[in-house]
Amino acid sequence: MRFATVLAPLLLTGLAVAQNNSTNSSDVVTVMVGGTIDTPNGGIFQFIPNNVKASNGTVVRFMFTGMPGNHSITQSSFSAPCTDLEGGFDSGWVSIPNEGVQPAPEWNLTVTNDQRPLWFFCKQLIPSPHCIAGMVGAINAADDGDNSFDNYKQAASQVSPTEVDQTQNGLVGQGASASQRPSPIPSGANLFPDASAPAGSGSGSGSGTGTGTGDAPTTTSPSGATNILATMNSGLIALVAGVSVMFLA
Ligand SMILES: *[C@@H]1O[C@H](CO)[C@@H](O)[C@H](O)[C@H]1NC(C)=O
Ligand SMILES: *[C@@H]1O[C@H](CO)[C@@H](O)[C@H](O)[C@H]1NC(C)=O
Ligand SMILES: *[C@@H]1O[C@H](CO)[C@@H](O)[C@H](O)[C@H]1NC(C)=O
Ligand SMILES: *[C@@H]1O[C@H](CO)[C@@H](O)[C@H](O)[C@H]1NC(C)=O
Ligand SMILES: *[C@@H]1O[C@H](CO)[C@@H](O)[C@H](O)[C@H]1NC(C)=O
Ligand SMILES: *[C@@H]1O[C@H](CO)[C@@H](O)[C@H](O)[C@H]1NC(C)=O
Ligand SMILES: [Cu+2]
Repeated sequence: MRFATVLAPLLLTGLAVAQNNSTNSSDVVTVMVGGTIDTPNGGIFQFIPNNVKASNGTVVRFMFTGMPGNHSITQSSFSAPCTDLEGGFDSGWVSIPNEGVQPAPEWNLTVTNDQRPLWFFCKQLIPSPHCIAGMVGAINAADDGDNSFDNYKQAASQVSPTEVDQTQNGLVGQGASASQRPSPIPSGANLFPDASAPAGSGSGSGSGTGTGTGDAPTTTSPSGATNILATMNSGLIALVAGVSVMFLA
């Protein structure tokens, strides 16, 4: 069972390095980008963990382990949770096929100002806006008060689908920056815009047109997150079986 052999090492690696709150810049905080259909608390559409702390100089290591997946890490603001923050960081999209890839692509974001909260979302609209579905995260959010992570996530769930932003921002954000685009991109995975696009060109149509009908895509592409709904319909049994094998192994 292919799911079992691919998934088990990824999950075990993620758990082994779990370090969600760091006050020591030698630590690495690992965030998994996307889940699988049967991951608790949001399935495919989530960052795990989604609320972390990281001091100046700490690397937040985003790993694109969700499968299928086609996700981004895009900085926003508390008040506009699904809209790119001007001058904010942006990984761009990385697509992962149903069966995953190894090694997982990753994106290292280094915190440069731990005195402000950093809010981010996934800007993918297919099959429905991930941000609204709960694919949001925070670094150094206050534990309570109005600007808590829970309030941010709640606000994201209220955003109109036409407002989820598609602008492509750069590697250097406000309060955190990356030095390169996600890598490696093994065969089967894809980076959008592709690696030849200049980082931080700031282009992008912003014309999101999600239908929200939930119809399975009719594309001829055999893989990738365009098939998330098809996977939900036809691949659920395979996924559940794969995970069962993993836990029995
Ligand atoms: C930070 O972590 C490094 C590596 O684990 C360790 O050597 C160092 O003592 C730690 N610094 C502090 C202030 O705890
Ligand atoms: C870190 O986050 C993961 C995923 O949310 C969670 O399972 C784990 O318990 C967290 N670790 C700590 C030490 O809180
Ligand atoms: C991300 O940072 C970790 C920890 O420093 C490092 O092991 C890894 O190679 C880095 N990944 C990339 C793609 O730079
Ligand atoms: C982290 O860096 C920012 C920007 O330079 C600075 O304002 C802040 O005081 C630093 N944080 C700590 C705990 O020194
Ligand atoms: C880590 O930080 C999160 C977000 O602030 C908080 O909810 C959680 O309790 C912290 N976990 C630990 C082990 O300190
Ligand atoms: C991933 O998403 C990007 C941006 O929406 C899109 O251009 C691309 O076609 C998608 N790729 C796959 C394999 O779904
Ligand atoms: Cu996403």
